[in-house]
Amino acid sequence: MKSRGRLVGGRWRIPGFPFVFLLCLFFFLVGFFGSSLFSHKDEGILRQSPRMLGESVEGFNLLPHGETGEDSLSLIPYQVLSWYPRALYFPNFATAEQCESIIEMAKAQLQPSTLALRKGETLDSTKGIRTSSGMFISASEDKTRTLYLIEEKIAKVTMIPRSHGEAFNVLRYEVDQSYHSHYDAFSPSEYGPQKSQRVASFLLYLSNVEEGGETMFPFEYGQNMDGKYDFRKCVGLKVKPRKGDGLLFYSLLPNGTIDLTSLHGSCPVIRGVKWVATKWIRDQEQEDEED
Ligand SMILES: O=C(O)CCC(=O)C(=O)O
Repeated sequence: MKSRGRLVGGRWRIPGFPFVFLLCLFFFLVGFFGSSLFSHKDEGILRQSPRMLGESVEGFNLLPHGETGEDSLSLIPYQVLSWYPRALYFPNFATAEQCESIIEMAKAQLQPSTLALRKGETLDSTKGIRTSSGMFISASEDKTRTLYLIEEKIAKVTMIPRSHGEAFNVLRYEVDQSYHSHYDAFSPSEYGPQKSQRVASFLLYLSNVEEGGETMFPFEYGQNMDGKYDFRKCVGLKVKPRKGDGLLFYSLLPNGTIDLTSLHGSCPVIRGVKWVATKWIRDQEQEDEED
């Protein structure tokens, strides 16, 4: 019978316990580190894949495109967060560098945020509804072209041309600062006749927030719509701000009326600072946004 072992002096010798132990240990270590190496590699790929935003994708047979079309496929991952309101989440929509560059442009020009007043409202009666600081900046004012690139991408995912966007409203919320729930669309019965209407809003989160600061949709899927909702309350669908991520939601239904479930606000920041750039998109072209 053949035995497995070392040949010593012309005879096979069964290896001793230390040898077998070391051999087992060797294979264990190779297996352990090898597998963790591969699993990290996979995670890396998964984590990196959203970074491919907007890059072209190989391996598809593309169609001839029209004058304004593109000769590549775009990969812009998104998650449907809700149909009521229509809300989409875009992970890693912008890079960390783009976010930092927008904050840099905005921070020296921040002013207390303001509100569009309804009939009968005054600065005094609306005090406390929106406590962030903010500023407006359009892509044409940004020499780095960061805002232009972001706008292009927003236009692509909404299929609403850049020219329909208002200037970016860059906001900073510090601890305890918030924005009570409100609609972005202006109901003519409350605000008077409107030349154009806000169709959708795109929020680009420029910072992570340690705690709080979520964008909330208290009426999501019809919840809290019994008339008793307190507009300060942070309830319903909550979207946690994460640096570089985007949130798109529609304020109007496909029939052009205001989607009542699009009521939204910003929960108070509990720890950290929230930076966000809001782009309101209208049903009419905006004169000052052409370049
Ligand atoms: O800061 C947020 O999360 C919401 C901002 C907002 O509601 C707005 O700018 O209209």
